[in-house]
Amino acid sequence: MNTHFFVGIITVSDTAAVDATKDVSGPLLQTILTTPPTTNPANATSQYKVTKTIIVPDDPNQIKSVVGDWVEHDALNLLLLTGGTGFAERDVTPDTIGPLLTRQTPGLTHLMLATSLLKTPFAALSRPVSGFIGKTLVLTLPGSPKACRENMDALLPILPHALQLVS
Ligand code: MTE
Ligand code: CU1
Repeated sequence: MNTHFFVGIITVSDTAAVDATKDVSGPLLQTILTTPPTTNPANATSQYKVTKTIIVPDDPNQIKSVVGDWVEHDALNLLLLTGGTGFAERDVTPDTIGPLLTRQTPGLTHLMLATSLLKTPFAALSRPVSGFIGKTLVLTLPGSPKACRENMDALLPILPHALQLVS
C-alpha cells in the first residue's frame, strides 16, 4: 500500500529561536522521514510529506498556539516536537503537550524510553509524552540530534501501521 502521511515538525529551543542555524534536529527529523526507501527500508511502504516546520522558544503559550493552529487547519497525521523534554526549568514541552492530548499512547512513550535506555542511561532524563490530538499523533522527542535519530530508529518501523489505523 502506498500512503502519504502529512507531518509537522516543531523545534522547541530558546537558542534556535534566536538563531535558526542552531536548529540541527528539526532538519534532521525531516531528512530521516523523507529519506528514500533504498537507504531507509522502514520508509518502503509509506511516504511522509513534511508540510509544516517551525522553531519556537521554550514557552508554553507559543508551543500551544502553534500546535492548536496546525491541528485545527493542517490535517496533519503526525506532529513531532523536538527539545524541551528534560529537567531544566525551561523544559516545558511535555507539560504543555500532555494536557492537549485527547488520547494517550503510553506504548509509544514506553518504546521511545525503552529503546533509548539501551543506548544511554541519560535517556532517563527525558520526560516524553505521546498521544493523539484528534487524529493527529503527537510525539515529544528530546532535543539532541543523536537522541532524535535513536528515537526515530525505534519509531519508524511501526509508524506507518500506527498512522494507518486512525486515517
Ligand atoms: N535519548 C536518546 N535516545 N539518546 C540520548 O542521547 N539524551 C538524553 C535524553 N534522551 C538522549 C536521550 C539527555 S542527556 C537529556 S538531558 C534528555 O534527553 C532531555 O533532552 P531535551 O531537554 O533536549 O529534550
Ligand atoms: Cu542531557
